[in-house]
Amino acid sequence: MARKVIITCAVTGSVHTPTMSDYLPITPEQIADQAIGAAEAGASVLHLHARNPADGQPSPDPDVFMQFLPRIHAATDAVVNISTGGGMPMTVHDRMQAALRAEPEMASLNIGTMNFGLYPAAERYSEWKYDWEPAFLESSRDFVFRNTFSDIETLLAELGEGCGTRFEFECYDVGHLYTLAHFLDRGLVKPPLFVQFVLGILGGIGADPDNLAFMKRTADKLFGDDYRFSVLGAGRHQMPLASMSAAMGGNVRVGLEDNLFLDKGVPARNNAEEVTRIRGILEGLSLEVATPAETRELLELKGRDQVAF
Ligand code: KMH
Ligand code: ZN
Repeated sequence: MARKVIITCAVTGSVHTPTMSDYLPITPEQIADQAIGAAEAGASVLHLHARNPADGQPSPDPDVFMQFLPRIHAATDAVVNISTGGGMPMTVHDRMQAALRAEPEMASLNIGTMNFGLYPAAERYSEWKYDWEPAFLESSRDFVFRNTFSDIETLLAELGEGCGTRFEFECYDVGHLYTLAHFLDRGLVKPPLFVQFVLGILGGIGADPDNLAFMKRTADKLFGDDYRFSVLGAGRHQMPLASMSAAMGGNVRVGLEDNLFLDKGVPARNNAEEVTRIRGILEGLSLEVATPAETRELLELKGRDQVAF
């Protein structure tokens, strides 16, 4: 196959809160609508979290996921990727439940325990849509984003072996690549690995081109031809680092989970706008966007009829 670029769209996440954007999808209907719109705009992978429909708090509840997964499945051919990263203050057990119920083609798998600082964002707002938001952001000051070796082993066994799900390996620092290589050496993860380089989270590697080059160089050394990479740049770094990834031979991740703004001071009104923006950049670079079928072939996924929703 000629080179094709996989666009992942991360639709809502658990980092942003409702006050930060009127366009952040909250309810199952909003998540489904925006996911379908993103797929129509060219995203072949939809990375999904759920939120409490009443107030927008991140939710691990499989019943809430099941309110939007069948609709997305019926309306698009895109690959559904369910987060196992969840959000504060979920336990690792809670974080796995939706993926175990839905048995998706893909799930995220976070490759290291780390700090994950959201609290600086709280200073930017004086009025909040919901009371939980400032306390939630502030709690990240003392929250440990837990992804121990044992947690990773459990996810690989129960979701990978048990359900045939393959993974978006979220690597927030160079050390995480060595942890992933350890699991490759043990035969617990199978090529082709799909590695998401995450740059710009407070607690992980900073969002700059040198660091992305270092991540890629290290991954090349550790994984050779056994991997494909994608890049997630947090906030305003999203489009520049995604563009750099594409120019370096990688794939891209966009979406309101990672960045709420299309331009400085201009909120993205939906996820499709960000997909359309990166698609235009890719086409400007004479790169072709992967279809869902091509993505399934590239990542060796089990197929859209093998899921439980
Ligand atoms: N929120 C991103 C920085 C996950 O869902 O597993 C990383 C993420 C984690 O998407
Ligand atoms: Zn996520």
